[in-house]
Amino acid sequence: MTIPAPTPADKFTFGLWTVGWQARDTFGDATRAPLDPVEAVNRLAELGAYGVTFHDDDLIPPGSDAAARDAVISRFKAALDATGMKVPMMTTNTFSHPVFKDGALTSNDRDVRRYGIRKVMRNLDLAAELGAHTYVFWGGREGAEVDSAKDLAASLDRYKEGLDFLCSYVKEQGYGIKFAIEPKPNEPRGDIFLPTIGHALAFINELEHSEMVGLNPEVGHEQMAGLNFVHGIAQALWHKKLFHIDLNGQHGPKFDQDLVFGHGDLINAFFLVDLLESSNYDGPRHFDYKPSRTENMDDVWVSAAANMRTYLILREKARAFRADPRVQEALDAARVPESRIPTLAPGETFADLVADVDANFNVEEAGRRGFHYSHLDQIGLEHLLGTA
Ligand code: GLT
Ligand code: MN
Ligand code: MN
Repeated sequence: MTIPAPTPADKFTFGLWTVGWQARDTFGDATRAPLDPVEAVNRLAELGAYGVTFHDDDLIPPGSDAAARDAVISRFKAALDATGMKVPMMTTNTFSHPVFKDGALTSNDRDVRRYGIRKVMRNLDLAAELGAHTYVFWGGREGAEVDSAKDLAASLDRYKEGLDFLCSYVKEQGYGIKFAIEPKPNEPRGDIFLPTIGHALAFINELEHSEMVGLNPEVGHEQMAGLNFVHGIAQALWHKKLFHIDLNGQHGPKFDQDLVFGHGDLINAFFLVDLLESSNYDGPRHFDYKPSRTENMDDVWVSAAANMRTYLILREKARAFRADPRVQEALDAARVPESRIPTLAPGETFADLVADVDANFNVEEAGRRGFHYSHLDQIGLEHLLGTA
């Protein structure tokens, strides 16, 4: 099987905070030197990426005056122009500074909430200037450790108020930007608000401009909660709310590992690529991973390339899986096509259904029918292993 090299047409993107992570963790100091964002753009472009994404503070050192800010932005734009790299998504750092220790949009401290909104507004202006069309909200600090510390309904009111206000700002400015909420169950807070895809989808329904708010689900975040990421993405697609996606790897419910894509639950990654590639999602395939703390800078680029190559391998394998006649037979045997037939016939009444079931359905016989899923599962596995 030949695996093509990544090209910008594949729409692979990386956060500046991913390859630029200095590997400082709760227990240890940085193991890598700071990475110049321009170097990140150049190296990722050479590797075949489509673009980069970033938080305000990833590019502009906090505390920069207007002149310093402008200089950083022009130098960065020059690198984008020279390489053709895009910035399809941007986001705000509302989690590093001590001021955000109790959250930004939901902090109990009203002054902090107002500052949080101000910080997002400023970076939205830059996002519009750089042509980003998606703006992510990862509310890592929006949460609590102590249940009595929050009026939880008020916190959700404040979350909604902040997002409603920011949506209005985008509309009033005429920016063609949509928001994408990124759920996460915990870390850094003990419990984070909007912990899963499902919670976030329900919350979005309550927003004033719900049409411009969708999701940016991350593989590892759902898996930290023990959930099936493929099912989560399928439901986000069903609601037409998959606005962006964070790809990475995770080994089950434990701390947020942010491994290279596929370097965790590989079978789920395989069926994720299968789903994405057969869906109408045409947005970036965004890698939000952290190169391990053990890696030197040279190996950061090895890991960046690994994300893209793994995706492309899985894409080829998913195509081969779907094209295999044995898979089609196994899907038929498993009655997957039958799941697409509406349960009721057109115009069927309650009485029609009762009459038909009572006259024709043999419950004992139906109870004996098997679904042959083991065979289907094994063919998928053998495609993945290269032994199909
Ligand atoms: C942070 C987090 C990620 C989010 C980023 C966007 S920041 O690194 O762990 O999952 O996507 O704010
Ligand atoms: Mn993560
Ligand atoms: Mn993420």
